[in-house]
Amino acid sequence: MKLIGWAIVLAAAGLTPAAAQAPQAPAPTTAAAQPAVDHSKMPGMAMPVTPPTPGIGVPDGRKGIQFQVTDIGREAQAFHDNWLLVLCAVISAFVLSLLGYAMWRFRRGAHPVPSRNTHNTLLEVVWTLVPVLILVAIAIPSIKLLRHQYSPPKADLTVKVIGNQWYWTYQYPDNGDLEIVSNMLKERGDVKPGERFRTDADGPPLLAVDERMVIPAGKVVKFIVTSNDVIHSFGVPALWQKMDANPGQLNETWAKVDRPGVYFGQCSELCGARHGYMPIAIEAVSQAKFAAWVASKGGTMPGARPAAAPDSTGSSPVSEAAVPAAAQLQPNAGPAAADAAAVKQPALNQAATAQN
Ligand SMILES: [Cu+2]
Repeated sequence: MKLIGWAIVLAAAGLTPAAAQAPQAPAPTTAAAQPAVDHSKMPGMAMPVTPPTPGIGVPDGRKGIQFQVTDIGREAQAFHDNWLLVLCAVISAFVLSLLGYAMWRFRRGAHPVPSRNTHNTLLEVVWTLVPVLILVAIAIPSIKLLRHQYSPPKADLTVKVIGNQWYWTYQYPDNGDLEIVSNMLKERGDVKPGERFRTDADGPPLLAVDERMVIPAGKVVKFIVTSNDVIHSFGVPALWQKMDANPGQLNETWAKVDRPGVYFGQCSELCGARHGYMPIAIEAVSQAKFAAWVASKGGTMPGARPAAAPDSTGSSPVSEAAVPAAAQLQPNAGPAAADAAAVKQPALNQAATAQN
């Protein structure tokens, strides 16, 4: 009982181990902190890098849930902040005051002969019913949130997310089976001359990657999550996403990001020695920019080819954007480096598996 009392006191004071955790990563520094780097001159770079917005999509030391960029995320955040936290605080304060009252009221000095009561029917009914009602009050919005989360609308785009020891592969089956390999960017001092290194535009240390997953903002994106080796977990806090990547199993999740931006996450399942070095970076862009990015990587937009034919009439904004973008960006030879990486990485991966 004493132990429970202390646990409640600590919880009320916000001193539980979970609450006392240090911030995950330092606040992102401004772009001025490092000398400007021309990304277009770096190997494998076809497009300029969009820097993350401070405080959005990146951990910045603040407590609480990251700024949410999906409807589901905002619903979950409101449930957590406006309901669960309030309920926890009220229950903690109530139990703490009850404890204080009992310690004062029934102290030996004021109450030398202890009470011999063992039953009180009314009290027993109340302390059984009240917790049941509290659980029901939590379960109703919780199940509603789960229903929203697991009722995906029709997907506009599918991305297959594959965890590998220790990097991510993203496949775009709707875009000509485009595949990109995403590795963490090393710091300037850790790379050989001529190799690409992390800059502030790429994102914070340990989160910035060489190839971001690019998705269109405002569209429903279905993520099919799996793994090539061990269990990983695809976790992106700003998108309210965390889905296990299990070998031999396809898990499905989805997100509709409503604002363009860069959102970082990490593998959230202990997956081996370099588990801490396989970050996730998702860049949500306009539909036109997405089409341009797909073209720059050698992929195709659904319907882009018919639109390019001279006799076609009606075409969607997607295909209109994709065709000129393809014409502009393909000579950059950006995809070549990405393709080389895509070929090389699985071989490295096999070597790593063999060693283990
Ligand atoms: Cu992992």
